[in-house]
Formats: sequence, structure tokens, C-alpha cells
Amino acid sequence: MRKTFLELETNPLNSYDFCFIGIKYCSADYLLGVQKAADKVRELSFRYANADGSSIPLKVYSPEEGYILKDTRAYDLGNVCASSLEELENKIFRLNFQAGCTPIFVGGDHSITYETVKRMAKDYDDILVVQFDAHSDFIDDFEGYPHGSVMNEICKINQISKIIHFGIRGNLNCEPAICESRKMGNIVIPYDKIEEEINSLLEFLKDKNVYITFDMDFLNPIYAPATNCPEPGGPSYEETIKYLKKIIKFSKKIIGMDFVEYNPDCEGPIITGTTIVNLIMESLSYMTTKINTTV
Ligand SMILES: [Mn+2]
Repeated sequence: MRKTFLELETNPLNSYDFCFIGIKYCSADYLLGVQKAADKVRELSFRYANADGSSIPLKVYSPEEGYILKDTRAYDLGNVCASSLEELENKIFRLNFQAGCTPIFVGGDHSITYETVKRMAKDYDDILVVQFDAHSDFIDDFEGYPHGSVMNEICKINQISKIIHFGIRGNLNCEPAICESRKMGNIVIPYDKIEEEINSLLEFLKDKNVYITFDMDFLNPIYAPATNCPEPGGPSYEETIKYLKKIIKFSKKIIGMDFVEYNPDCEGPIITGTTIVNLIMESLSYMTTKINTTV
């Protein structure tokens, strides 16, 4: 098994813009496979790594876009392993990534986002969370059902100004939870309303520090079947990267990202894992362009 994402360095001497951080945690026994997500993503990223063993500049090439990561400066910080949310919180809180560096957290069920957002609130006062997800995750029961209530819990963090539930769909949603979230001032954009509402969302993001949490069940399960709660229908890979690109481009700054709910023990782990690898590379490419055009 390959040790790092895209064979990036683990201890860079220079200053870098991004770091990959694996999270090995799950909040329920039936989700255990999510702990394997980060290492599976590293393993599947190997085919996109430089053939000569070098790590920077990355030579990922697409016929449409050219060398998409040639200016991207990233490293791999390794894994955070925990057996309770309290332990995860302590370990994530003490994580010492380089100042100004945008972390890309990979792995775990959605409960981990409470801890990663709390960590970002240490560095930023005013954070807007964009949640790519089929489900609102806003029920009010963090103890009993952490990954189904994580956004409700995040809403209680002082530094969080708003949550955008982006692309929710399917029959596993909860009406009182969605109403409660709207009442708290959050924005709900169902999948079938994205095209109608995305322009006003982008306008709203332009002076915001944005944290993106990406639940793999956002995608149509044809593209990402290895997740705990797949929902039929939903956005294609092409639609997904189109929205990611716009949201990254229009936000003032992307302060952090996570990719959660990938369970390599569920059916289709390779397609879902390879989809994550590509979503991360596309995001890094858009964020790098952003850094180089705003400085
Ligand atoms: Mn979720």
C-alpha cells in the first residue's frame, strides 16, 4: 500500500498551501469500513502520482485542462486515529498544520465534520459551511445519532455564520429537521433547485470564508456506490465538479474541506475511491488557481 496521497511528502521543509489528513474514526459499529477510507484513497491515488517518484510539481494531465496541479503545493500529514469523539476532538484540535494551509480531511463518517469545523474555528472567526450531501443531517440528537445530526451540532459553534445544505434529495430526509435548519437562518438548496438558485448562492459566497464538507452520498450512486446511505438519482460526476469549481471560484477563501462517508467495505469501493481522488485533485486545481489569481 502506498503511504501518501499522490506520493506527496510527509514533512515538507517549505511552506505549502494544502495538506491531506486521513481520519480513522466512525461513530457506529455498522459503519466500521469508513475507517479504511483514507488509506484506500491514498492507494487509489497512486496511479495519478508522478511516475519518476518525485512529488512536486505534480504532473497530473488532462486533455481538456492541461497540467491541472502544476502549481499546487501540498503535503500529506498522515492519519488521525480515534476510538471516541472526545479523543478525535483532542487530536484534531492539536493538529499542527502549517499556518494558512487548507486541510483536506478524508475518511470517517459525517460526525467527524463537527471536530474538523471546530478546529477551523480556532483560526477563523466567521465561517460559512457548504454541505454537499443528499441529507440535511440536522436532527437534534448528536449523542444518539452523530452523523445524522452533525450539521445541527455545527450550527451551535459560535464562529459558524451559516450552513448551506447543498443538493439534498431522496426519501431519507426529515421535515422537522429541515424546517428547524431554515428557522436557524440556514439555506436549503434541494438538488432539483440547484440550477435555479446557484447564481444567488455564488453572489452570497464572495466575501465568505467557506468550509466545504462533502458527503459521498451527494453523488448519484452510479458514480459513488461505496457509501453508507446511497440515494438513487442525483448529480453526475460532471455536474458535481461544475458546482465544486463554481463554489471554490466564487468564495472569498476555502479554509478547509472534508470527504466523508466513503466505506470501502460497501459495494463498489474502487469507483467511489477513484471518484474521491479526482474530486480532490480538481478541488486542489481550482483552489491553486484561486491563490495564484488573488495574490
Ligand atoms: Mn451526511
